[in-house]
Amino acid sequence: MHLWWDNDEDLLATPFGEAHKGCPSKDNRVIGNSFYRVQRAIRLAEDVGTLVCDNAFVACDKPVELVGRSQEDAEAAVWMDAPGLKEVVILRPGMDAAWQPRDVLAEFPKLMTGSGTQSAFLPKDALRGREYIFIDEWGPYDFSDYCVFPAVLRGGAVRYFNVLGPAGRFHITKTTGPVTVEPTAGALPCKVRVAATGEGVQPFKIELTIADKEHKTAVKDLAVEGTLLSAQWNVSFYSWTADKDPRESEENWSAIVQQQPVETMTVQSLDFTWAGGAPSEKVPRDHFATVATTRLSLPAGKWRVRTVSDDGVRVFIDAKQALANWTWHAPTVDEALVDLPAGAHDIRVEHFEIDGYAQLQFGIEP
Ligand SMILES: [Ca+2]
Ligand SMILES: [Ca+2]
Repeated sequence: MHLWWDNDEDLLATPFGEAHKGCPSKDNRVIGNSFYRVQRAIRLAEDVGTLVCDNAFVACDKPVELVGRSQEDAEAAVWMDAPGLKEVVILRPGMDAAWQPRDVLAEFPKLMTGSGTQSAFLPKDALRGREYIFIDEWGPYDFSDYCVFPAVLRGGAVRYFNVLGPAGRFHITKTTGPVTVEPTAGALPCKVRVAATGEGVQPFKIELTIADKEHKTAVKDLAVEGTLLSAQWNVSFYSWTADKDPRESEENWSAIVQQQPVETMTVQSLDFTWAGGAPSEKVPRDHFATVATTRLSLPAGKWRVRTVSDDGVRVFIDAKQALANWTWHAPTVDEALVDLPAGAHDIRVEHFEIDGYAQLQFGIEP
């Protein structure tokens, strides 16, 4: 059991950090546990005010380890080997040595039993695994109704949707737009692939019907729509060091992207979820930069540009900035509306990754 706090300046600077006044780890209670064959059973690091009592330690090298302020804090506390209790006890200052842990345990609410009628466990034959967890606007989807998930697809050259329901089969009744759909029929649940057949922005609509397993009659008509984007993207990756932070100046950014790229690739869609990894073996997983360019022919009109980024992103259309979120952030959706004349447009997406998770996706739709 490890309770700790380290002085994480980035966390302290967030609204959460400010609201929790330094986010201390304090005043915890470690009571009534059994530790069996663990090297270090309880470790408190920069954690203060914690009460440790009535725990059993069997074959543990170090029942309680104290680090930093936790050490000073425990010295101010009262330690006792309580014969009536099972092991080491740290009492808080001011507490009576005759105090019994049961007094504290009595403060905890009793577990509710007998309320509710639904088992918390999935039935034996239930679908299991992350691929069957779908969260919609109502919460976790429970497979009691028929639906498509997601019902709107955006962005890349290839996208997927799921046909879901308690049981039954589906088949595609109509496809509008330059896309291929596979499979076009199948048993539920089913994952369906939608791929653009040409270059550019491809609006589409797919209609399908679901037949109930027993009655073989149509029980629901559903539709999936959206816009795929297939283009030839030239992508270059650069590596950078902390003294060239792109947030600090345009000169820093120019210096980064004027270097020789450490990696280049061409892709059909900007659809990168690197997570904690790197774009390739030649690119570091942190402190890298991405520049992706393409030329897209579009009809005249208002277009919605959409990015998902971690960290900084900006988009230029015909050398004019259309969207920017040039900051350190967790995966974030940014959108901008742009008015474009008909014709071919040069699109340039710039991105930098500082540390941790990394992601970059781009879409444009009417
Ligand atoms: Ca990273
Ligand atoms: Ca990051």
